[in-house]
Amino acid sequence: VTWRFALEEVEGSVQDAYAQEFKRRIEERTDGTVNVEVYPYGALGTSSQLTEMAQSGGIELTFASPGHLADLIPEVGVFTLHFVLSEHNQVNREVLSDEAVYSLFQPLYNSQDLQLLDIIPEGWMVWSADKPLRTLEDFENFKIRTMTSPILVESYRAYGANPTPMPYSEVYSGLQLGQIDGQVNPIFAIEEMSFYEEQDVLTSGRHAQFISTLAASRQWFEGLPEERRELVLQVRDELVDWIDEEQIRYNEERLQTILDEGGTEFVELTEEERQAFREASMGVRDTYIEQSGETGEEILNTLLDRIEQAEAGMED
Ligand code: 6CS
Repeated sequence: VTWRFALEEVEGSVQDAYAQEFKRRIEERTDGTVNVEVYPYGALGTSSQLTEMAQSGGIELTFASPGHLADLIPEVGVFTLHFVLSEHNQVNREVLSDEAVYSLFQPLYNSQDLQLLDIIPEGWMVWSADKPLRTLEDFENFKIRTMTSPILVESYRAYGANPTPMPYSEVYSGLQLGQIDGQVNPIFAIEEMSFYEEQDVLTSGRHAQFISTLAASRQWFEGLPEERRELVLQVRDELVDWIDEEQIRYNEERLQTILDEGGTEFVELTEEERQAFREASMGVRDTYIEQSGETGEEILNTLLDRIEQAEAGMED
């Protein structure tokens, strides 16, 4: 049998690394009876279209990033809020694979004919522009491309920017044609999509991680023989630490590639500079709760709680 696995990212990306390793492990342990076919971004459609295909069972597996998926499941928009996740990868990894977090999301995915398999950090979101973005004033009327979900747009409105949602595939030409002044993505993506070629400065505010979720067609997942379902979950568990190490390496290496090429500066915000953004971002939590209701509020509070606990545990 063939399991079709669609990516929201191109070949050589973090999602591709994940899918190739998933494929390798699954095929090896099913003695070639399962063939995992990986479709990089562009082969089947935009992120939202991939989600629709998984819902209808047209594909078995897909990545579905909250920045797009929150159109359909507003509660996942929590992962697009700024200054919620920890600054420590280890804490995020722990919290994002916590059963308490999954059990809040799973019914929401299920009611959309999806099965949530994993929540995966792909690195710090970095702003790209033709100038450093150090202050809220720098964001004034700045046309920043965002992913398509409404809650994400609110995060940038709160900074005084002019957010412009569009699919990933249109960002490069948007920058070239001047339809947008900048965009935000993890460094590996800025490199492989060549966004940096059109931009002079990358600003890192460590305001959010780029999070994606791995989702399956619910109908397919539930119809799998028990032993195959277990195998999928086992490989999923094995890849938690594996992909985290990979994404860290990808982001470090690609930053070096960009800097080596010249013409792009890398700016890191100070704690004081970050504080102004943190304060401006707090009100968006209320908008998130308005849009996602009680479950959304419970999810946000659970995440904040677990992060606090995990961070306290780290200091011991
Ligand atoms: O910005 C986007 O739309 C996309 N960025 C990444 C890093 N992955 C998928 C997502 O659709």
